[in-house]
Amino acid sequence: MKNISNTQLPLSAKVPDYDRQKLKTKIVHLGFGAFHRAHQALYTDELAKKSDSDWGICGINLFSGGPLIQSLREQDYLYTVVEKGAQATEIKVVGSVIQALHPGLDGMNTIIEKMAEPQVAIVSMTITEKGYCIDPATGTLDTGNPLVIADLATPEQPQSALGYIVQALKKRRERGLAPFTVMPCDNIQENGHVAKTAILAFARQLDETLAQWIEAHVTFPCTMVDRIVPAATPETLNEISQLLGVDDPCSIACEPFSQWVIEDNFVAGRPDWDLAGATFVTDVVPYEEMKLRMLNGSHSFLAYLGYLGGFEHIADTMTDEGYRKAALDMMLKAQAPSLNMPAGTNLESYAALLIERYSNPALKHKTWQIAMDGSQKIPQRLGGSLRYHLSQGTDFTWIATGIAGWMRYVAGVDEQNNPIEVKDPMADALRAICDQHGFNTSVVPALLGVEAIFTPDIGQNSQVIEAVSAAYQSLIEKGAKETVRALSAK
Ligand code: NAI
Ligand code: CS2
Repeated sequence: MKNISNTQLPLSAKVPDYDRQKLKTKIVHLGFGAFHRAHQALYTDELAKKSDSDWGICGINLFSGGPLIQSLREQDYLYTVVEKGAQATEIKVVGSVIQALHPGLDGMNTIIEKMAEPQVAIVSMTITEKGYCIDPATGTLDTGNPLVIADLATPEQPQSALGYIVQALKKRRERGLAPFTVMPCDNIQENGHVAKTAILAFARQLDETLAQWIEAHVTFPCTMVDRIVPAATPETLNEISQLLGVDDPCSIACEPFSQWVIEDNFVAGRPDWDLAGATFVTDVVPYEEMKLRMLNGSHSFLAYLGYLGGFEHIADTMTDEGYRKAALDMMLKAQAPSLNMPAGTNLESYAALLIERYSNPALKHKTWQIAMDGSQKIPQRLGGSLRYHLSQGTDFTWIATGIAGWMRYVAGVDEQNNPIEVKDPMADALRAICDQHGFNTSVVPALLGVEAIFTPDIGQNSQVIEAVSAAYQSLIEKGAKETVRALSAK
């Protein structure tokens, strides 16, 4: 069968020009989704091109994504990343992935044993916010999560990422092997600290001495990751196969921009990802907050209000003057003031660059995709800045409008009365609350009262209830487009 590993690709395609045999599986990555393929795997590939790095990756999908793993194996683990700018397109074939596993194909034990292999130095993750099994409002382990309950009952047959990591660390400890670094790369504030807290709480329920060993020996660096990588669609895959001249079901398109800031805290060595453009720092938190609040916060704002306003993609919202201005104001008036950045950081130019990135017409990033899992995302993206404005007595209308947009969206019916496919682990519970209230502002305190999402300092704050209710009322009376236009005139 013709595929990317045995076909002449266009001369413009950048292919791995290093000996892939030199790579060893020193990184196990959980969550071999769209993002990892276009970010960490690409940095690791660049590094192998530029140096004698022997860092190779075993990509694992614990849940969906079995066919992707199967296809990757059939093409010698090579796949394509297509960087699509507003004008130019660049094709890169990635060679840093050298193994791939899935519990449905290989069994759980193979994965645990892979993670327990002596040379594995880093277990990294992009498992989405919900993969951490935390209470989104507080960032602590959700002991009521069905995966956590199941994994604590049968720890030797884990399903959650936490369960796999703890089981693999247990084996390493029993075998006298050194631990690995756990490096989360999800959009969660202080992702390293959150992962550590969740993993230790999980381990403690199983074996206190194992938990103590993990606490003493494993490190959990925080990371700020950034690159817009929309989910692949049949259209994007087809477009890439036209460019390549061969089908690559594992290919992925993304924007040209990429950023990675990593806390330099690795227990068993690390690749020199800085040679490929990453930045190692001692404190990532300010960068994480900047990105989560200014990029992800405005993205969620555009996702809910954009979807309700009839915009399919983020780039479409940028063609509307009101949405463009409101998104910029959201960044600079609502989110930026809450940040405490190192000297020399220019948040105005950061915001301008975000608007430029959002406007890229080549990137088909669906508002529906970003709207997904709002219950897990809202606290990360809007909670911190909301607290800041409450403490300062300053205006937070943009944040209130974003929250109201989410509330209107999770009702599951759009402004034309068409159903919305709301994807969220809490979708049913949220829908039940919306159904009970109808399109009435009484739904606002009811949704703000969901403590898994809003801690009481926010959810029961009368100013928050008042501001979100006003925005919600406007959405019901005037619709999303008019509400955003009025907001942009502020
Ligand atoms: P994706 O949908 O392509 O992949 C999601 C991955 O998470 C899959 O490998 C899936 O098996 C795994 N997963 C889902 N639920 C899980 C669970 N409960 N436990 C363990 N694994 C689970 O999504 P994509 O685009 O790769 O994004 C993943 C995450 O990466 C995002 O949620 C975000 O935190 C982070 N990220 C994504 C960016 C993007 O533009 N796509 C950019 C920056 C960060
Ligand atoms: C988006 C992010 O899907 C979402 O929630 O806001 O995936 C966003 O594209 C990335 O964080 C960009 O780095």
